[in-house]
Amino acid sequence: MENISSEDTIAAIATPLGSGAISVVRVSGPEAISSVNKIFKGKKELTKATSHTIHYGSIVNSDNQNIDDVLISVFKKPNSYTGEDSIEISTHGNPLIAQKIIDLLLSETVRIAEPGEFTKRAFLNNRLDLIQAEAVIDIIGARTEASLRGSRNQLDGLLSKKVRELREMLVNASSFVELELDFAEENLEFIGNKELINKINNIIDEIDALLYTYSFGRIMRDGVNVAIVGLPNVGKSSLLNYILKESRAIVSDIPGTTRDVIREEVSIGGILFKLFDTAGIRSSENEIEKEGVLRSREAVSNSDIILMIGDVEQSFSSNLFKDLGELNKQGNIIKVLNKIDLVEKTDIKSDVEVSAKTGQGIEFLLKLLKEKSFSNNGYSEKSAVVSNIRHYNCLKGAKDKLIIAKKSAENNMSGEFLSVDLRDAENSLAEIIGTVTSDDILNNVFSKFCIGK
Ligand SMILES: Nc1nc2c(ncn2[C@@H]2O[C@H](COP(=O)(O)OP(=O)(O)OP(=O)(O)O)[C@@H](O)[C@H]2O)c(=O)[nH]1
Ligand SMILES: [Mg+2]
Repeated sequence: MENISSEDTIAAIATPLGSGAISVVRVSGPEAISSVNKIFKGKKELTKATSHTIHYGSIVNSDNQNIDDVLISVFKKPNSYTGEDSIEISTHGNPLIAQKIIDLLLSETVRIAEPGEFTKRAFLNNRLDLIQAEAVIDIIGARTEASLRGSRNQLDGLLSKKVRELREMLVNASSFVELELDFAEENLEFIGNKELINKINNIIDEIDALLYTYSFGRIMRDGVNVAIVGLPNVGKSSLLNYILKESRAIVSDIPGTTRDVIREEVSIGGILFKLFDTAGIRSSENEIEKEGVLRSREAVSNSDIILMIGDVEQSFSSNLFKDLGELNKQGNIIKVLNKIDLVEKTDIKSDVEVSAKTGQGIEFLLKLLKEKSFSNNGYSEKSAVVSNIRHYNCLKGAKDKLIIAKKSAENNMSGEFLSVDLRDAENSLAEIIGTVTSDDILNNVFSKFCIGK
């Protein structure tokens, strides 16, 4: 791949824009060291510094005014994050100082970095593959232990390694097909049809196993959407409040209290749950309530799990129950019977009996929630997991092509057909790691980064 990073030198503030102990300005590119050296006063010229050393001094403007005392880390290519000459300037933790330094630098041959450009350069200089670059965004964005561990594994190259293995298997299979094409005149056979089909089947199985991890991987990365729904007044908002341990939603004995969808996040056992408390579903003439009911239905169709709430007085509405099943095809419904504190015992059937008032049964409800989230997978921390929709789509694309190739082999079609589909499959896999990429893919990936990363 062309090394587009060799020309410009880029700079950005790498720390959040608030006051803190330190702020860090990052500079990378061929002029990184010399341009910082021009505004730096210390014991030693930075241009003479060896890689991986730290230098104390001050940043001065053109009038020789001291902007701040700083520590400067020097990294020389190729052993830096970006693979280029890089500098990190640690200043006192005021973003105004960092901004001032950026302004001074920009007057030199330095431009401001685009979002994710440091990591993009790391990718273009082969310091990371595309999966790992995406893992960097995920690490920064991770909000639970589980998603952090998942992205850590990804940055360590667990998924990259797996995809590379698949690609090698594929190259191996298609090399036989190519050989046969090369020697078509001699009519030589390098691999039996059966053996080729076997090889393709093996790869399809491996891809399937990876695709299978997505249901889990997505949950690790993005969390589980849970809609809390039911008739008015059964205690949906009370339940939300109890789980959050705060009085987030208004609770009252007037049916139709909640009109809007209330969204809150909570981490349970290291997994992120996004809870949606909704308006009680009933037919209403009130315009606001009608809109609320519409939004409830929308929350249901976007949810992974539905908490269908009933109470000991109104039970569950069986119509509503059928209706929700229609809206959410996965059918992950947990029937929760609330207000169990009001009765000695009940004949109403449910998956769990709770009281949002006393907390009875909530522990068990949370356990059910966790179990439902992971109902269909055999995940192990040490295996590669697909958590990114882009990776999922590429794998799916590779599989589709392999299925076509397999059919061609089964029907004894000419090797030319096979060869094209196998190559397309290979390209799909290469796209995941970033061996072949278009500018569109790259822009899309790196635009999700923050500035300075
Ligand atoms: N005794 C008892 N009362 C409860 C329980 N949960 C909720 N309530 C009461 O039931 C009433 C309705 O509670 P909400 O949480 O507002 O019910 P909701 O389902 O959100 O109602 P809408 O938003 O109107 O659809 C309030 O008076 C709550 O105090 C419970 O477990 N036990
Ligand atoms: Mg409510």
